[in-house]
Amino acid sequence: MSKTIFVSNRLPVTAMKNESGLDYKESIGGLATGLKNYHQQGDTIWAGWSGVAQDDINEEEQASIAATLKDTYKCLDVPLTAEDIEMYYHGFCNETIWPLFHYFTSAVEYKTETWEAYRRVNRKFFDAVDPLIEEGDTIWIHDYQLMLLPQMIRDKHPDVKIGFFLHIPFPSFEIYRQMIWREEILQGLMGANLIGFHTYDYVRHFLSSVRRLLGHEHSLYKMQLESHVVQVDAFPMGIDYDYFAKTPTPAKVTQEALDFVDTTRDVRNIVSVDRLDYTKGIPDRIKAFKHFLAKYPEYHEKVRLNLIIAPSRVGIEKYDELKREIEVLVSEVNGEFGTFNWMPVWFFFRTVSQDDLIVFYRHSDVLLVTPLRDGMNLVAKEYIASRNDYKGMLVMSETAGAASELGEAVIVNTNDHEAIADGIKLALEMPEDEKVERNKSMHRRLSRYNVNFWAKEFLNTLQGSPDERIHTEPLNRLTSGASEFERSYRDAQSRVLFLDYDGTLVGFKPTPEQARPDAELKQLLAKLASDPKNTVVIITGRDRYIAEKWLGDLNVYIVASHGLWLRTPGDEWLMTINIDGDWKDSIRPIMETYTDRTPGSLIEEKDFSLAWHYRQSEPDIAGVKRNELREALMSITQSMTVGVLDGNKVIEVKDSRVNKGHGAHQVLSRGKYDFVFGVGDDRTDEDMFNALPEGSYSVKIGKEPTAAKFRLKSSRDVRALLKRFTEASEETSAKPGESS
Ligand code: GDG
Repeated sequence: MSKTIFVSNRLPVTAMKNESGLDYKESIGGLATGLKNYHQQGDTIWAGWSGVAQDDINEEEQASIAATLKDTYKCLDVPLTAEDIEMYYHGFCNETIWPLFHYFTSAVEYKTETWEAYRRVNRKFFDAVDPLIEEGDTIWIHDYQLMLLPQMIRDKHPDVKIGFFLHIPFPSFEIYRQMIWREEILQGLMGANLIGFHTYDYVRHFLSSVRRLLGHEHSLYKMQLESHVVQVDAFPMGIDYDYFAKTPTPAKVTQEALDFVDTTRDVRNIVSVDRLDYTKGIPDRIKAFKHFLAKYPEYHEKVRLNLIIAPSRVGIEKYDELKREIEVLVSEVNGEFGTFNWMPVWFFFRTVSQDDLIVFYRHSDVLLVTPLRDGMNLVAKEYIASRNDYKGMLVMSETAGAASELGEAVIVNTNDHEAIADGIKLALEMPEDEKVERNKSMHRRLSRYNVNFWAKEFLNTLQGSPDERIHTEPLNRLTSGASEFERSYRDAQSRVLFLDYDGTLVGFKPTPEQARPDAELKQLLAKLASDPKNTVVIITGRDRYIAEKWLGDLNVYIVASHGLWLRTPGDEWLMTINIDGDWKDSIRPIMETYTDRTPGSLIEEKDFSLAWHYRQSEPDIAGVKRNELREALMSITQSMTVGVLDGNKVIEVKDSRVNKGHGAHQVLSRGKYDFVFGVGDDRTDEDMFNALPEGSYSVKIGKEPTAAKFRLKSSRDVRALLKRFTEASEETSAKPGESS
């Protein structure tokens, strides 16, 4: 039976070693809550680090942790050493990815050692998860610590469904491009079938980086890769709404929370709850509150800001400094504005219980969350839900992911202290009926898009994504050695093999020149052509000069310029059709105008065609210009014998009588063949497939619609197939008469 495997850096339970032995504590909130229902009920397992470094425990304890996590919590322990944690988590994750993805570019550190550790630890996660994976499984990987894992899994298990969710922002391309290992990270993520983000902004940023750095275009947020389809979408994470909205005042609250209620009866209460982090904008928030007090003295002794800050990444210099900065700012405000009866800012540096948190939320008039950047910010949602009397108001910065969902809140620019001060006043003074109305619509959204909805929607999308794998059976059948395909090859007395070049015999390269044949390919073609029963034909859109330079020394036919030129082995080129190129004079000036206006684009002139290439141009500009040029060309060519073709980053105007079907026909008409084979990857090869006689074997590379009968995935598969042909040739010539 198929199962679901969740993978995250930390598990929903933390193991601890203390004097009395090993102890376990379940996490609450966020991801742990969101996936709880699935994890408890379904056939699932959750893989992650237990929280105890391997170095701090002996083997027996390690085994005990692994067993308890497995048996009691359905978790798989991924053992990590203290060095792993230092280099991978504190290092690459928190010194490189975290600041970069939150736009703190000057805080980013690039260290090859931590990057290596990141790769190594992602591999450790793979090694731990790998033995669990079975056909039909679904794997859901979480967050920035494991961005290389999707592709590692894809390489070994091409058919499992892999989902990835990023909990932090994905930055704009201008920021992301600064990452040294930017392609590797994107490639790691692209192993997934579904990549989720909190907001559409992050989706756009991600797609833009993928397009610019890896060259993959999307259509309706889907990208077709050689091996699978990658879908990208926004899944805004919700909270456990019922818990926050419906729990009556909890019974287990601490004296501290009761004191909070007691001491704030006579003041308007503003609360803020954060993990200690420089992305949360805490210093600016205190400065803005100071400005509020200076600007609106009528609020002196009538308002109080409660900063609840949960310790995080303790012992790390940057975080310790931040704490000191906060302490200084708090005392400055209190020193300047405080009185014997009133202390404007109360600072709590500790973790509070969830029950206490609800009390703080419910007894606060305003929640002030002003992160400089935040993937989502669940605190904002928890506050709204907790104030089930609809009488609180949220002041939030626009750079929190939650701002795109909670438009009814007071939204401010976190750098603008004036705006925050005015936002606080607006929230404090907002008429009650307006607050109720705004809160009600936020409640409606939060109750529906709760954390269960989020998890369900992601998993349904992942599991429901159609099986878009490529049908590879023809290759498997052939290589198994017993197919009708292979028998036909062996039995044939005279074979013709039409082989497209780019994308078929060689994979796509950044520039056309880089696609020159490698030694392996040349040997393969030479061997194939050495069987006297074989006529090998390279059929290409390339011009005859380059085709001859690269392949002219082989004993093969070459059909160049999509069929215009034909060269029999060692012979002169023959033009297969008389064409006149007068039409080019009216097309060329139009293309030149667009080349001038589109940096990076260029015109290629072939014997029978003019092509406008825009692969090197900025994609957004090129997209617009391509549409304009196409329109112009379509209208001018209506009455000519030329057609306008849309290729891969190219628009080509060509004499419509010249095509690969015409080229294939030139060869077919010269001989009698009892085995006809054609393979190609793009639209121009369709003319060839259509021209092959009944009973031929036509093979399309890729998944687009085709007239071919069979498919293969990639040029690598084509080479494997041709190699199999050469082996079959050898076997049949060695043992005449034997056919299978
Ligand atoms: C990452 C992204 C994204 C905080 N202090 C206490 C406490 N909390 C709880 C809150 C809330 C959670 O911690 C904090 O969640 P956030 O969303 O605000 O932020 P991150 O932890 O940075 O999480 C973030 C999130 O992932 C989810 O995808 O929203 O943008 O950075 O649930 O209630 N809980 C208790 N005591 C505290 O003192 N019990």
